[in-house]
Amino acid sequence: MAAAAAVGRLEMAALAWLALSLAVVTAVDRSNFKTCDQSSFCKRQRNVEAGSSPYRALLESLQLSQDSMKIQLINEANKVPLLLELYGLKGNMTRIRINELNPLKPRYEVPDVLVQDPPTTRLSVTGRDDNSVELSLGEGNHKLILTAKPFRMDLLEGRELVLSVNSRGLLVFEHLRQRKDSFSDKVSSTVVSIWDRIKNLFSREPPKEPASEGEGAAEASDAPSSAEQESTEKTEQGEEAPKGASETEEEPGSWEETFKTHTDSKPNGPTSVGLDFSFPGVENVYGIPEHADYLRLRTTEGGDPYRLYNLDVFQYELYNPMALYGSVPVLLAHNPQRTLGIFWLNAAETWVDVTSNTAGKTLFGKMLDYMQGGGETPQTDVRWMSESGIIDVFLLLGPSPNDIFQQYASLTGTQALPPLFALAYHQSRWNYNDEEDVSTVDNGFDEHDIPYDVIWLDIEHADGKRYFTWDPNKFPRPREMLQGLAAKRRKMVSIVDPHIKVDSAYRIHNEIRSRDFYVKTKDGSDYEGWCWPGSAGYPDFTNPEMRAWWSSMFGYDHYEGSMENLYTWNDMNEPSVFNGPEVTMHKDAVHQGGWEHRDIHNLYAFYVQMATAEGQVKRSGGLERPFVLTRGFFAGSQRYGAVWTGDNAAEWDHLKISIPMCLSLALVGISFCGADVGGFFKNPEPELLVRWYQAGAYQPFFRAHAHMDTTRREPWLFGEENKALIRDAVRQRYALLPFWYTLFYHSYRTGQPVMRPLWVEYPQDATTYAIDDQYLLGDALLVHPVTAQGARGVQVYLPGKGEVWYDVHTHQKLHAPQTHYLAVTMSSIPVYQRGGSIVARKERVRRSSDCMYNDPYTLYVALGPQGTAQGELFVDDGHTFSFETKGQYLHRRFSFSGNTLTASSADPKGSFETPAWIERVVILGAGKPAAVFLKQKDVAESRLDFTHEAETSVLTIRKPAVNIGADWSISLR
Ligand code: MIG
Repeated sequence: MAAAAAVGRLEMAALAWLALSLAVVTAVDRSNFKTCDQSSFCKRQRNVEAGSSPYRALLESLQLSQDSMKIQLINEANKVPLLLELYGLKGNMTRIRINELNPLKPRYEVPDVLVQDPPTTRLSVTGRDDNSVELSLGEGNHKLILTAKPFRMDLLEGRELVLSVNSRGLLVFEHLRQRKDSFSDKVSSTVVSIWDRIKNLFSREPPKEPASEGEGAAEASDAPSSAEQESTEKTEQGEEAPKGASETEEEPGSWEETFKTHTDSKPNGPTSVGLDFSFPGVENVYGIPEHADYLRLRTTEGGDPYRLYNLDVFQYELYNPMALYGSVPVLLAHNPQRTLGIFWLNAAETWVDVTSNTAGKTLFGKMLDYMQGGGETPQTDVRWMSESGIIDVFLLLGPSPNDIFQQYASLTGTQALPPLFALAYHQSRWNYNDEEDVSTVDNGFDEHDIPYDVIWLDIEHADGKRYFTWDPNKFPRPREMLQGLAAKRRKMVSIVDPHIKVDSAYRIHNEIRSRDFYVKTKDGSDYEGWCWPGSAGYPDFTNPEMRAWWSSMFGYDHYEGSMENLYTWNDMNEPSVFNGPEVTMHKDAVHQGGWEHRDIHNLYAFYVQMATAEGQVKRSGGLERPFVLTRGFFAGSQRYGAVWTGDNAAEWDHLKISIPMCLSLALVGISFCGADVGGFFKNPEPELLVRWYQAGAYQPFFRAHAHMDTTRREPWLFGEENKALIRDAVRQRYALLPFWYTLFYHSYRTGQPVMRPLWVEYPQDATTYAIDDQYLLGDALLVHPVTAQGARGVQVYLPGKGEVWYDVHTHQKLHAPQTHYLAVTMSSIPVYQRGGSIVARKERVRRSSDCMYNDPYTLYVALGPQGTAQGELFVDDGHTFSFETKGQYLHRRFSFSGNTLTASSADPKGSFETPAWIERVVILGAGKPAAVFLKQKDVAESRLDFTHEAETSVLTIRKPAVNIGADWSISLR
């Protein structure tokens, strides 16, 4: 009884939540989350139907400067003027910003996501008539035609129309306004109208907010006043139309919105923005993660739009457009000729409608018919709708998929290069209970001869869910535990969530409170929500001072018991608030600078991970690369670490969908992605667990994880046979670590994804466009994991006209393109190496990646149809920034042609000493040579041993024994 009483109120609540979570419910409770219809702005916007835009561009207001074009837009219905700014950006991009010319107060503009002010190109006006202006965008032969009435913009490459903006007339901009229907609002609206009169009397300059920080607001005042004047004069209503006369004003939900038991106070009223884009000739669109859906986006007609609103969705359902934990507002459009991208830089709740093939029916279709001489042309239209902020959109003009990746990376940065261990295998569950449990599991891997690098501690490790602390009974000696792991050259990750227990005996809480770093309620008190620790505050991660403080908490002196081999997991950072609307923070909560949570919502997780990663860097004096896993994310999160797909389930469909989910992320910059191996909820049958390990071994972030109430599932608990299968999958991963690491380096340098949909490498092959049960790693390996129960075979599509592929296990050579039926057994992991590629492996698999650090390499040279092949290898210390700051790395190139394999430097800026050497070269698709010779500079040519298998045409050259950093050549004679 005493024990029961000791279970506090808070724990009881947590238990209740847990009990709920374990109830018969097998899928998401959809009623917890809004449909478009229940999100008033989405409903309002969707009620605006395609047709003639009420907006007109005021051509006489056009201003052209060195690098931008500014023009006013006026909504003919309410006369509220907008300012449109257009920039041609270097690297074949165009940026369009639309804000109110004269907002009552600044509107939110997303900071910190762009890595720089994107460099601009010179714009020029190349044509003009009564109703349009033609601009040249400076690069890539692109022109933009702006039509004044109805307002639209058409982007052409040469004479070909590639993209239109507002062609369906769905530009919506709910201007800030005073509320009309309350006494105080009446007073303030009178003030506004008096102010308007004064303004008209004088210069018609828009009033400036004294505290205005927004760039847009500041620039708005530069806009010509004549256009605004014209707009008011031309109104039929005689008097200038009072702001707020728009039709949306009285609609329910505009000034207050209730969902379930929560009321959103909406002090600013309706503030949403929206715009449509049309892609003529495009049938394939991708991106806008995170959704549990196919890789290729589907049309949203008749259903809900894809939603982007970071949410902790309990037991999410598959194949629907509901929002999940993270959001990247980037969409790719692809056809055989080109790839285009749209980056909609807005962090508020966003919905995206995708409609397709209306050619010949819409105005746009007619125009297209006219321009291209008739005939049905496929077309995809997308429509973006966000609850607040401004319209700030980047049009990425490609034209190749790689151009898109580069363009997007130039805006938001590339994937951080992970420390090598982070690419190895991670063992997690909720929870490893205590130090003894940790050491038993750790030893288990050695006993069963399965490599692993990292063991994870979930929320139970902390003292009462007080992050940065350890449960004194279960983890009394964290440093000893960490040292034990370090001795085996392994690491640990502990969870640090952003909900902070409100507890005056908790130092972290006290410091945040005393520094006034918590998010506030609309009334100015500290916002409190219910989460794992009970009542919790949420640090305001949008505040740079708060982030700096948070970072300092990872210092070894602050995070007691931590060590160099302890890394971090940020969960629940959507943020998750158990008792909040849609299990997240109230939209009218207030952040630094007075911004509403509504404005910044999708950025919260981005900032949490940023501050955490910076903390790890800081604790090492700036030397060590961080590793932070996050559940929530936004555009740019690739700069701070890894993401995973949250609480999936031990079901075959969840295994299957891990591929498109990670591919969608990869397309929008986030390469370091994985799903809980085994499935989080429920207990996987052994077959599913094995198949999941096999698939996970070939996905970027490879971690097994499980819910607290699942039965234990360390790899050795399912019998010898399954253990051996899991061991084999994990060992395949470890052997390929040099390849993974090189791919990540490449991604870090270029922005190219690590895991790629087939169409990225075969953009003209329409067969690839919807494939999401197989994918490429770099351009060298094609992976088609078995994701079906009881599978006896898989149909593998091998792309590339005239190309060849080699089964990496049997070395069988296959000609492409073809759909190849591969019979599978439980040990099959279908993987193919592209003829023409060279892949480095380390085949002496050991306890952890660190133990293999100096091990020798085997090069797999897969000859292409021309008898040639190329490949690269990146090597550095595996954990510091020295590769960046001191040029301490090797970037090697291997190239095979004319029966000679040559090793040279791919980048003379790097140099690095390593004892690692090459122990074997395996050439796939080779004939039998009479002799094989090794040549190194200043060393006499020497003969090498080899074996040749005639049946498979595999030539194995033994012990070249050259250092991996050396230049050499091996010739077959
Ligand atoms: O509300 O920390 O997605 O991986 O084990 C659940 C406990 C909170 C959700 C994460 C999951 C983690 C769990 N967390």
